[in-house]
Amino acid sequence: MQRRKFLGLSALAAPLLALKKDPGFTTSANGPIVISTWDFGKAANAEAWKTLSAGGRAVDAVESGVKIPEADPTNQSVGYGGLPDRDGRVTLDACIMDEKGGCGSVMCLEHIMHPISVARLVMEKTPHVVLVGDGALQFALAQGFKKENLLTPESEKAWKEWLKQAKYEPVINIENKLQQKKQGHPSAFADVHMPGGAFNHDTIGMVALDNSGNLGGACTTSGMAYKMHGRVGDSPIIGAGLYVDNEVGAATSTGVGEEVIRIVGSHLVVELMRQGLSPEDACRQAVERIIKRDEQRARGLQVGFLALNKKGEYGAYAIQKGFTYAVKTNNEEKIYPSKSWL
Ligand code: SD4
Repeated sequence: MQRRKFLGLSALAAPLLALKKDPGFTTSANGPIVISTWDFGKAANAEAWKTLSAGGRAVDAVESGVKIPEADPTNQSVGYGGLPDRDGRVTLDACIMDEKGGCGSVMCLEHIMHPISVARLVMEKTPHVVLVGDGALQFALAQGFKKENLLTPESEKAWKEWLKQAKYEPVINIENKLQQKKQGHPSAFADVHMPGGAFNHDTIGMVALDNSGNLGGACTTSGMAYKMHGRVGDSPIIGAGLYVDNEVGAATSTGVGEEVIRIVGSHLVVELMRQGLSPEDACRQAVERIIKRDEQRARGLQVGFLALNKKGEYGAYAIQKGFTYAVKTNNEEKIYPSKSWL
Protein backbone atom coordinates (compact mmCIF):
# COMPACT_ATOMS: atom_id res chain seq x y z
CA MET A 1 0.00 0.00 0.00
CA GLN A 2 2.76 2.36 1.05
CA ARG A 3 4.75 1.38 -1.99
CA ARG A 4 1.82 1.94 -4.29
CA LYS A 5 1.32 5.33 -2.71
CA PHE A 6 4.98 6.07 -3.27
CA LEU A 7 4.86 4.95 -6.90
CA GLY A 8 1.75 7.01 -7.45
CA LEU A 9 3.46 10.02 -6.05
CA SER A 10 6.63 9.56 -8.04
CA ALA A 11 4.62 9.13 -11.21
CA LEU A 12 3.03 12.43 -10.40
CA ALA A 13 6.38 14.00 -9.63
CA ALA A 14 8.11 12.75 -12.79
CA PRO A 15 6.70 15.33 -15.18
CA LEU A 16 7.79 18.01 -12.77
CA LEU A 17 11.39 17.08 -13.30
CA ALA A 18 10.84 18.39 -16.78
CA LEU A 19 9.90 21.80 -15.45
CA LYS A 20 12.19 24.43 -16.79
CA LYS A 21 14.59 25.97 -14.37
CA ASP A 22 15.02 29.67 -14.69
CA PRO A 23 17.31 31.96 -12.80
CA GLY A 24 14.38 33.85 -11.34
CA PHE A 25 15.13 37.40 -12.22
CA THR A 26 13.44 40.33 -10.57
CA THR A 27 13.34 43.92 -11.48
CA SER A 28 12.84 46.77 -9.12
CA ALA A 29 11.89 50.38 -9.45
CA ASN A 30 12.60 53.40 -7.31
CA GLY A 31 9.52 55.36 -6.39
CA PRO A 32 6.00 54.42 -7.39
CA ILE A 33 5.31 51.62 -9.81
CA VAL A 34 2.29 50.18 -11.53
CA ILE A 35 2.14 46.88 -13.42
CA SER A 36 -0.76 45.27 -15.22
CA THR A 37 -1.65 42.31 -17.40
CA TRP A 38 -1.41 42.21 -21.21
CA ASP A 39 -0.51 44.82 -23.80
CA PHE A 40 -3.66 46.79 -23.08
CA GLY A 41 -2.27 47.35 -19.57
CA LYS A 42 -0.05 50.09 -21.00
CA ALA A 43 -2.88 52.60 -21.49
CA ALA A 44 -4.35 51.65 -18.14
CA ASN A 45 -0.98 52.17 -16.43
CA ALA A 46 -0.69 55.63 -18.00
CA GLU A 47 -3.99 56.60 -16.36
CA ALA A 48 -2.96 55.11 -13.00
CA TRP A 49 0.31 56.99 -13.25
CA LYS A 50 -1.51 60.34 -13.05
CA THR A 51 -2.46 59.45 -9.47
CA LEU A 52 0.83 57.82 -8.53
CA SER A 53 3.03 60.60 -9.87
CA ALA A 54 0.99 63.14 -7.90
CA GLY A 55 1.72 61.21 -4.68
CA GLY A 56 -1.75 59.61 -4.57
CA ARG A 57 -2.81 56.27 -3.10
CA ALA A 58 -2.20 53.02 -4.94
CA VAL A 59 -5.84 51.99 -4.54
CA ASP A 60 -7.00 55.19 -6.27
CA ALA A 61 -4.46 54.68 -9.02
CA VAL A 62 -5.51 51.11 -9.81
CA GLU A 63 -9.20 51.97 -9.78
CA SER A 64 -8.74 54.80 -12.27
CA GLY A 65 -6.31 52.72 -14.34
CA VAL A 66 -8.54 49.73 -14.96
CA LYS A 67 -11.47 51.99 -15.81
CA ILE A 68 -9.74 52.67 -19.14
CA PRO A 69 -10.24 49.17 -20.62
CA GLU A 70 -13.60 48.89 -18.84
CA ALA A 71 -14.92 51.84 -20.85
CA ASP A 72 -13.29 50.92 -24.15
CA PRO A 73 -15.94 49.45 -26.49
CA THR A 74 -13.26 48.11 -28.82
CA ASN A 75 -11.77 46.03 -26.04
CA GLN A 76 -13.86 42.86 -26.21
CA SER A 77 -12.36 41.44 -23.11
CA VAL A 78 -13.22 43.84 -20.29
CA GLY A 79 -16.33 45.85 -19.35
CA TYR A 80 -18.26 47.68 -22.08
CA GLY A 81 -18.03 45.72 -25.33
CA GLY A 82 -16.99 42.57 -23.49
CA LEU A 83 -18.04 39.29 -25.10
CA PRO A 84 -21.22 37.96 -23.51
CA ASP A 85 -22.11 34.65 -21.95
CA ARG A 86 -23.84 31.92 -23.99
CA ASP A 87 -27.20 33.62 -23.39
CA GLY A 88 -25.91 36.86 -24.88
CA ARG A 89 -25.60 38.64 -21.53
CA VAL A 90 -22.52 40.67 -20.63
CA THR A 91 -21.78 39.77 -17.02
CA LEU A 92 -18.89 41.46 -15.28
CA ASP A 93 -16.60 40.45 -12.42
CA ALA A 94 -14.30 42.81 -10.51
CA CYS A 95 -12.50 43.23 -7.21
CA ILE A 96 -10.25 45.71 -5.48
CA MET A 97 -7.96 45.72 -2.43
CA ASP A 98 -6.31 48.53 -0.52
CA GLU A 99 -3.31 48.85 1.78
CA LYS A 100 -5.41 48.35 4.90
CA GLY A 101 -6.57 44.88 3.95
CA GLY A 102 -9.89 46.27 2.76
CA CYS A 103 -11.51 44.40 -0.08
CA GLY A 104 -14.61 44.66 -2.22
CA SER A 105 -15.97 42.58 -5.06
CA VAL A 106 -18.85 42.28 -7.48
CA MET A 107 -19.67 39.15 -9.43
CA CYS A 108 -21.93 38.59 -12.42
CA LEU A 109 -22.90 42.26 -12.52
CA GLU A 110 -24.82 43.39 -15.61
CA HIS A 111 -25.44 46.81 -17.20
CA ILE A 112 -22.82 48.79 -15.28
CA MET A 113 -19.86 50.16 -17.19
CA HIS A 114 -17.46 50.35 -14.21
CA PRO A 115 -17.77 47.28 -12.02
CA ILE A 116 -14.45 48.17 -10.36
CA SER A 117 -15.98 51.32 -8.89
CA VAL A 118 -18.96 49.35 -7.60
CA ALA A 119 -16.50 46.91 -5.98
CA ARG A 120 -14.76 49.85 -4.38
CA LEU A 121 -18.04 51.06 -2.87
CA VAL A 122 -18.85 47.56 -1.63
CA MET A 123 -15.51 47.80 0.20
CA GLU A 124 -16.07 51.28 1.56
CA LYS A 125 -19.80 51.61 2.08
CA THR A 126 -21.09 48.19 3.06
CA PRO A 127 -20.27 45.74 5.85
CA HIS A 128 -19.74 43.11 3.15
CA VAL A 129 -16.99 42.00 0.80
CA VAL A 130 -18.96 40.54 -2.13
CA LEU A 131 -22.22 41.43 -3.86
CA VAL A 132 -23.49 39.33 -6.77
CA GLY A 133 -25.93 39.57 -9.66
CA ASP A 134 -29.14 41.47 -8.99
CA GLY A 135 -28.00 42.50 -5.53
CA ALA A 136 -24.85 44.06 -6.96
CA LEU A 137 -26.90 45.84 -9.63
CA GLN A 138 -29.39 47.12 -7.06
CA PHE A 139 -26.54 48.47 -4.95
CA ALA A 140 -24.88 50.10 -7.97
CA LEU A 141 -28.10 51.85 -9.00
CA ALA A 142 -28.66 53.05 -5.43
CA GLN A 143 -25.15 54.52 -5.53
CA GLY A 144 -26.01 56.50 -8.66
CA PHE A 145 -24.48 54.32 -11.38
CA LYS A 146 -26.29 54.42 -14.72
CA LYS A 147 -27.87 51.31 -16.23
CA GLU A 148 -26.48 50.77 -19.74
CA ASN A 149 -26.46 48.26 -22.54
CA LEU A 150 -22.94 46.86 -22.59
CA LEU A 151 -23.38 44.52 -25.56
CA THR A 152 -21.90 46.28 -28.58
CA PRO A 153 -22.98 45.33 -32.12
CA GLU A 154 -19.55 43.78 -32.73
CA SER A 155 -19.74 41.54 -29.68
CA GLU A 156 -23.34 40.64 -30.45
CA LYS A 157 -22.28 39.62 -33.94
CA ALA A 158 -19.43 37.46 -32.62
CA TRP A 159 -21.82 35.80 -30.17
CA LYS A 160 -24.35 35.03 -32.92
CA GLU A 161 -21.58 33.49 -35.01
CA TRP A 162 -20.51 31.46 -32.01
CA LEU A 163 -24.07 30.23 -31.50
CA LYS A 164 -23.92 28.39 -34.84
CA GLN A 165 -21.64 25.81 -33.24
CA ALA A 166 -21.94 26.81 -29.61
CA LYS A 167 -18.68 25.13 -28.66
CA TYR A 168 -16.93 26.33 -25.50
CA GLU A 169 -13.23 26.43 -26.31
CA PRO A 170 -11.05 28.86 -24.37
CA VAL A 171 -8.42 30.42 -26.63
CA ILE A 172 -4.89 30.82 -25.33
CA ASN A 173 -3.64 34.42 -25.07
CA ILE A 174 -6.91 35.78 -26.39
CA GLU A 175 -6.26 39.23 -24.90
CA ASN A 176 -3.27 40.01 -27.09
CA LYS A 177 -4.83 38.33 -30.11
CA LEU A 178 -7.87 40.58 -29.82
CA GLN A 179 -5.58 43.57 -29.52
CA GLN A 180 -3.62 42.53 -32.63
CA LYS A 181 -6.84 41.93 -34.55
CA LYS A 182 -7.93 45.46 -33.63
CA GLN A 183 -4.65 46.74 -35.02
CA GLY A 184 -5.22 44.83 -38.27
CA HIS A 185 -2.53 42.25 -37.63
CA PRO A 186 -3.10 39.60 -40.33
CA SER A 187 -1.93 36.59 -38.33
CA ALA A 188 -3.65 37.48 -35.07
CA PHE A 189 -5.67 34.28 -34.99
CA ALA A 190 -3.66 32.21 -37.44
CA ASP A 191 -2.86 29.52 -34.88
CA VAL A 192 -6.34 29.13 -33.52
CA HIS A 193 -9.35 27.22 -34.75
CA MET A 194 -12.25 29.39 -33.72
CA PRO A 195 -15.74 28.39 -34.68
CA GLY A 196 -17.63 31.57 -35.32
CA GLY A 197 -14.70 33.69 -34.20
CA ALA A 198 -15.04 32.45 -30.63
CA PHE A 199 -12.70 34.54 -28.56
CA ASN A 200 -12.56 33.31 -25.07
CA HIS A 201 -10.78 34.96 -22.21
CA ASP A 202 -9.81 38.30 -20.95
CA THR A 203 -8.91 40.35 -17.88
CA ILE A 204 -6.98 43.31 -16.60
CA GLY A 205 -5.26 42.77 -13.30
CA MET A 206 -3.28 45.73 -11.96
CA VAL A 207 -1.13 46.15 -8.86
CA ALA A 208 0.68 49.28 -7.72
CA LEU A 209 3.04 50.62 -5.09
CA ASP A 210 2.62 54.29 -4.25
CA ASN A 211 4.98 57.00 -3.07
CA SER A 212 4.16 56.25 0.57
CA GLY A 213 5.18 52.62 0.06
CA ASN A 214 1.61 51.31 0.13
CA LEU A 215 0.15 48.69 -2.18
CA GLY A 216 -3.20 48.39 -3.93
CA GLY A 217 -4.70 46.15 -6.58
CA ALA A 218 -7.66 45.81 -8.92
CA CYS A 219 -8.89 43.14 -11.27
CA THR A 220 -11.80 43.41 -13.73
CA THR A 221 -13.13 41.30 -16.59
CA SER A 222 -16.08 40.18 -18.62
CA GLY A 223 -14.82 36.67 -17.90
CA MET A 224 -14.61 33.78 -20.29
CA ALA A 225 -16.66 34.51 -23.39
CA TYR A 226 -19.67 32.25 -23.92
CA LYS A 227 -19.48 30.92 -20.38
CA MET A 228 -22.62 29.53 -18.73
CA HIS A 229 -24.82 32.26 -17.33
CA GLY A 230 -23.87 32.79 -13.69
CA ARG A 231 -20.33 31.46 -14.10
CA VAL A 232 -17.80 33.38 -12.02
CA GLY A 233 -14.07 33.13 -12.63
CA ASP A 234 -11.08 33.90 -10.45
CA SER A 235 -10.96 37.62 -11.17
CA PRO A 236 -13.44 38.89 -8.53
CA ILE A 237 -12.46 36.28 -5.93
CA ILE A 238 -10.21 37.76 -3.28
CA GLY A 239 -7.15 35.51 -3.04
CA ALA A 240 -7.70 33.92 -6.44
CA GLY A 241 -7.63 36.69 -9.07
CA LEU A 242 -6.11 39.29 -6.77
CA TYR A 243 -4.42 39.56 -3.41
CA VAL A 244 -2.72 42.44 -1.64
CA ASP A 245 -0.89 42.23 1.66
CA ASN A 246 0.67 45.54 2.50
CA GLU A 247 3.45 43.88 4.49
CA VAL A 248 4.57 41.64 1.65
CA GLY A 249 3.31 42.36 -1.84
CA ALA A 250 0.49 42.01 -4.32
CA ALA A 251 -0.39 39.57 -7.07
CA THR A 252 -2.98 39.13 -9.78
CA SER A 253 -3.80 36.56 -12.42
CA THR A 254 -5.21 36.07 -15.87
CA GLY A 255 -6.25 33.08 -17.91
CA VAL A 256 -8.58 30.18 -17.20
CA GLY A 257 -10.05 31.21 -13.87
CA GLU A 258 -11.13 27.75 -12.76
CA GLU A 259 -7.47 26.69 -12.58
CA VAL A 260 -6.55 29.75 -10.53
CA ILE A 261 -9.42 29.28 -8.08
CA ARG A 262 -8.41 25.68 -7.45
CA ILE A 263 -5.03 26.78 -6.10
CA VAL A 264 -6.17 30.16 -4.68
CA GLY A 265 -3.46 31.51 -6.93
CA SER A 266 -2.85 35.14 -6.06
CA HIS A 267 -2.88 34.48 -2.34
CA LEU A 268 -0.44 31.65 -2.92
CA VAL A 269 1.90 33.96 -4.81
CA VAL A 270 1.84 36.53 -2.00
CA GLU A 271 2.46 33.85 0.63
CA LEU A 272 5.41 32.53 -1.37
CA MET A 273 6.84 36.05 -1.49
CA ARG A 274 6.37 36.23 2.29
CA GLN A 275 8.57 33.15 2.53
CA GLY A 276 11.28 35.05 0.68
CA LEU A 277 10.72 34.15 -2.96
CA SER A 278 11.20 36.77 -5.63
CA PRO A 279 8.00 37.84 -7.43
CA GLU A 280 8.93 35.82 -10.50
CA ASP A 281 9.83 32.69 -8.52
CA ALA A 282 6.59 32.98 -6.57
CA CYS A 283 4.61 33.22 -9.81
CA ARG A 284 6.51 30.28 -11.24
CA GLN A 285 5.78 28.10 -8.23
CA ALA A 286 2.08 28.93 -8.48
CA VAL A 287 2.12 27.95 -12.16
CA GLU A 288 3.90 24.71 -11.25
CA ARG A 289 1.16 23.98 -8.72
CA ILE A 290 -1.37 24.07 -11.56
CA ILE A 291 0.81 21.89 -13.77
CA LYS A 292 1.30 19.37 -10.97
CA ARG A 293 -2.46 18.93 -10.61
CA ASP A 294 -2.85 17.87 -14.24
CA GLU A 295 0.02 18.38 -16.63
CA GLN A 296 -1.86 17.16 -19.68
CA ARG A 297 -4.66 19.62 -19.05
CA ALA A 298 -2.30 22.47 -18.27
CA ARG A 299 -0.64 22.06 -21.66
CA GLY A 300 -3.88 23.10 -23.32
CA LEU A 301 -4.64 26.24 -21.39
CA GLN A 302 -3.18 29.53 -20.30
CA VAL A 303 -2.76 30.98 -16.82
CA GLY A 304 -0.43 33.84 -16.00
CA PHE A 305 0.51 35.44 -12.69
CA LEU A 306 1.96 38.89 -12.11
CA ALA A 307 3.43 40.02 -8.79
CA LEU A 308 4.95 43.04 -7.10
CA ASN A 309 6.65 43.14 -3.70
CA LYS A 310 7.08 45.89 -1.12
CA LYS A 311 10.49 46.80 -2.54
CA GLY A 312 9.02 47.47 -5.96
CA GLU A 313 10.45 44.29 -7.47
CA TYR A 314 8.16 42.61 -9.94
CA GLY A 315 7.92 39.48 -12.02
CA ALA A 316 5.54 37.23 -13.91
CA TYR A 317 5.21 33.65 -15.04
CA ALA A 318 2.72 31.83 -17.25
CA ILE A 319 1.99 28.33 -18.48
CA GLN A 320 2.24 29.26 -22.16
CA LYS A 321 4.28 31.72 -24.16
CA GLY A 322 2.45 34.87 -25.15
CA PHE A 323 1.47 36.36 -21.79
CA THR A 324 2.65 39.96 -21.58
CA TYR A 325 2.52 42.62 -18.90
CA ALA A 326 2.95 46.37 -18.85
CA VAL A 327 5.15 48.30 -16.42
CA LYS A 328 5.27 52.00 -15.62
CA THR A 329 7.76 53.65 -13.28
CA ASN A 330 9.63 56.93 -13.11
CA ASN A 331 12.17 55.44 -15.49
CA GLU A 332 10.32 53.10 -17.77
CA GLU A 333 7.12 52.44 -19.63
CA LYS A 334 7.37 49.03 -21.17
CA ILE A 335 5.59 45.88 -22.15
CA TYR A 336 7.45 42.70 -21.17
CA PRO A 337 6.93 39.14 -22.33
CA SER A 338 6.43 36.88 -19.34
CA LYS A 339 8.57 33.80 -18.92
CA SER A 340 6.63 30.61 -19.31
CA TRP A 341 6.74 26.92 -18.59
CA LEU A 342 6.08 25.90 -22.20
C1 SD4 B 1 -11.84 34.36 -15.92
N1 SD4 B 1 -9.53 34.87 -15.43
O1 SD4 B 1 -12.97 34.80 -15.95
C2 SD4 B 1 -10.71 35.31 -16.14
C3 SD4 B 1 -10.47 35.46 -17.59
C4 SD4 B 1 -9.11 35.90 -17.94
O2 SD4 B 1 -7.45 36.09 -19.40
O3 SD4 B 1 -8.35 36.36 -17.21
N2 SD4 B 1 -8.67 35.74 -19.08
O4 SD4 B 1 -11.57 33.18 -15.75
